[in-house]
Amino acid sequence: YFFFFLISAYVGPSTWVTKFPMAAGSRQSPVNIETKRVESDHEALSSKPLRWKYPATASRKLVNPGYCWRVDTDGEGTFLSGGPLMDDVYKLEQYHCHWGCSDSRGSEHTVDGQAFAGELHLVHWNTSKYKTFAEAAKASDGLAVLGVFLKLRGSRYLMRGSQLRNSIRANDTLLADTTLRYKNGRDEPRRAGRTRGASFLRARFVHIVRLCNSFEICPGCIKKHDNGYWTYLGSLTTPPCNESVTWILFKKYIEVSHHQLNIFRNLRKFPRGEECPCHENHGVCSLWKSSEWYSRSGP
Ligand code: SG4
Ligand code: ZN
Repeated sequence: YFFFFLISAYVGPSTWVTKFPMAAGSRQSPVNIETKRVESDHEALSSKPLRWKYPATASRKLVNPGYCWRVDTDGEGTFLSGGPLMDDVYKLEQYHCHWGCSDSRGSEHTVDGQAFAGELHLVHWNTSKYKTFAEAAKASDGLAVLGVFLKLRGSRYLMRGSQLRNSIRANDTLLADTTLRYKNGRDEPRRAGRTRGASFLRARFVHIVRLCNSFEICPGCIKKHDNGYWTYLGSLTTPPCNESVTWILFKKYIEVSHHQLNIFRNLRKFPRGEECPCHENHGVCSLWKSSEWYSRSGP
């Protein structure tokens, strides 16, 4: 494999195991990447480079399941292949994001013990071997998730609490547009208890797509810079925690601002009337530990 590494297993939220036996497995994600213990495989890198294609038209629907934003695709024209996936062709099923309450955490994977502000996940399934996403999700080589860290703009490597406020740039178009739309548009939820609905989400969709474009989800850029990636065999990071995921984590991150992260945090958590923002949704967050949460909507 390309960059192959051994990592110490991350111990997920403890209550998951009782409800989802797979969470007790031996290849659970996320993990902490110990860069000193990573093994590189340059031969594999040159013989089977990772390749991908994501036409913008494949993104069909923005969904708020109550704990993240997610874009469902029709998979048309998309593929991810090569690298640890060898010759199998994986199609993009959906992409979604994880973030935290504060800028100092939010990523699911960590690098040498340090968290990023967020993590974008592009979820693919193996169309060479399986007929449906559901079938692939049960197989050990069924899924491939490409992860891209979201790093707070202006922070050196990681973010350290309050000093970050100074690093917000004025030409943050994402913030400007959103604020405008929210304040002056019809999308603003004026009545107390009203949920931010589809139009609110649609407004955000533009920004999410822009965010993805800024890292070039129809890539090229990552290949050129050739920063490589880390890969390991792991699982879904949320219940049912299927151990079916080949993880590919780009070393190259996307920069985001404090305000962009706040937009994510302000997504509504519940479907009707309950004013509870989706503050954080990364692997270790209490959201997932609450059994009440499962009964509401499930992961
Ligand atoms: C997020 O909760 C997504 O919304 C889920 O997507 C996803 O589950 C889950 O994360 C786990 O995926 O890349 N973080 S992860 O390991 O992709 C699946 C849906 O629920 C099965 C559709
Ligand atoms: Zn995810």
